[in-house]
Amino acid sequence: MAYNNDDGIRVYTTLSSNNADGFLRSVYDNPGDSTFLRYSRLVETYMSNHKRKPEYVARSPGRVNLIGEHIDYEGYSVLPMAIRQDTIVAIGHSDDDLVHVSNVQEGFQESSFSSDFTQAVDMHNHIWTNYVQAAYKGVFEYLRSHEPAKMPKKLVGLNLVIEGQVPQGSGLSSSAAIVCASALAVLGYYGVSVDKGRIAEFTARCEKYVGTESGGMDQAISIMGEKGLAKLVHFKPHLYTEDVPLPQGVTFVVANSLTRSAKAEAAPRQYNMRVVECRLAAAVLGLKLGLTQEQTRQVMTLSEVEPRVQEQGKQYEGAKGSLQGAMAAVVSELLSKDKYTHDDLEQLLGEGSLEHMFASNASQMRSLHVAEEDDGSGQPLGFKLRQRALHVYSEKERVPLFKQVCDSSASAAEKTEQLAQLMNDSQDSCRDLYDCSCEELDHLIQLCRQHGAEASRLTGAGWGGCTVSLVKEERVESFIRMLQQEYYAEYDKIPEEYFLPDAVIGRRPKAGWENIVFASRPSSGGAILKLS
Ligand code: NG1
Ligand code: MG
Repeated sequence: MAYNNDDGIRVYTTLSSNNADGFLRSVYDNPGDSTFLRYSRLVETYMSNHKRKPEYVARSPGRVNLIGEHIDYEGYSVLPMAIRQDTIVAIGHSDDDLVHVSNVQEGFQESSFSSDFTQAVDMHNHIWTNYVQAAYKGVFEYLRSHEPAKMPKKLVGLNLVIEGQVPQGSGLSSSAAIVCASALAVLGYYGVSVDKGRIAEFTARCEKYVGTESGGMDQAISIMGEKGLAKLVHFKPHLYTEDVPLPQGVTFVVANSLTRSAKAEAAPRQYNMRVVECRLAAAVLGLKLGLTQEQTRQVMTLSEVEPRVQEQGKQYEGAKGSLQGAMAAVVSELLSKDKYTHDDLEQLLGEGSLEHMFASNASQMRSLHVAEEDDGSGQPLGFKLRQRALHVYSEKERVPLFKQVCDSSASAAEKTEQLAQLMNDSQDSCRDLYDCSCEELDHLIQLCRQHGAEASRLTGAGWGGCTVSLVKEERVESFIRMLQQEYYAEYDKIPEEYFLPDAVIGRRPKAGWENIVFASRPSSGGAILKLS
């Protein structure tokens, strides 16, 4: 062992293929020949590109979020699990002072960036290696400001060769997998051990260098995931997780809608826009609940004004039954259901306030301006504040309830029913209040619910990507077969390029079914392997 720190990431030393075997076994459920082959191919590609062996290999998985959608960036806890699909990265030194990044798979152009980590990532040029550069930058920005004693004396040029199996643009967090695996590779190379929670925190900040205003869920679970357990991830006061044992007899089935959600490109209208809308909703709520205009400019998230909303809600508690109902009543009273325009908000929050609030954040500033564009009917796109706040405040309640159900002594059947209700409610809220579903997802979810799933919802950012369904174990096989026939063979919106003809079910995906619709067990998080 190079080092083995319980809180940090374990580094395995392998002197023979036996040790590599141990590593693969500790990480993968069934490391068959194809797992070995995959690692060998990575090392071979590295050797053929760089004429020497890599020094370390790091891996980090994608994830499926079970509940708690679009609330991590508002400061609320979420409940994901790591999946088996991951990204693996081989690393070693290069002969110049650049960081060279290439990919085993076709269609990923190789590229280089300076080993000077203070260089900015060019976020207007969306190339895949930006994620690697963001991770690289993140490692050293973190060390410099938080653990300067661990900062390497000198940064050298590096070679990285990457292979990823997390389907892209599908809400399974291929981006977190590549960012986390790259960060681990760099940490491994420099022999720096950092607490897992801190790695999860700084890798979450990395995606901001690429231009997405992400919360910290994906990186947290990619780093901290554990075989057999979902995790309740908390972000306050600092990042930590609690284990969530899933009920017996049910499985989560992931199904890709095969609609790409082009996250980075669409972010100004979709993801980042929601981050902006939530902040504006928080500001307006704060204003109406006693903050000065000046103070509202400092408010970042809905969680910050929650105490005021709750206080105000006390008057409704009797009438509305629950705290959650009372909060919803306050939000509906204080925020209009109609869109707010830029001008509406400046009237409320003060002239120039919007530009001022988002001045330090170029990505959010873009969304601010997108809101002034035409929505297609001659009106500005605007901001929906009531709907976004209603989603966030209701979704954040479902997360601890989900864990409570899993921890309870109820029967498996009761647990399943209660979890199903929470998941379906989450979907309805994502679709109706947060506007982050889409036609294809709605159709797929309807099919899943009709054909044997106890519940089905989108997972990840939405606007395409995957669904996650709660399915009784004995039904999993027929459920998957049903989707192959009903959705993938019939659904005419899916581009032909995904499929080959199949005599039995009509169409068969080019890439194989196993990454398009699969039953998933919670898998282990990031790890580093030292090569001898
Ligand atoms: P996906 O769709 O997996 O990229 C995104 C965010 C999460 C979270 C979810 C919505 C990134 C890297 N991740 O996930 O932090 O906000 O959307 O719950 O942007
Ligand atoms: Mg992502």
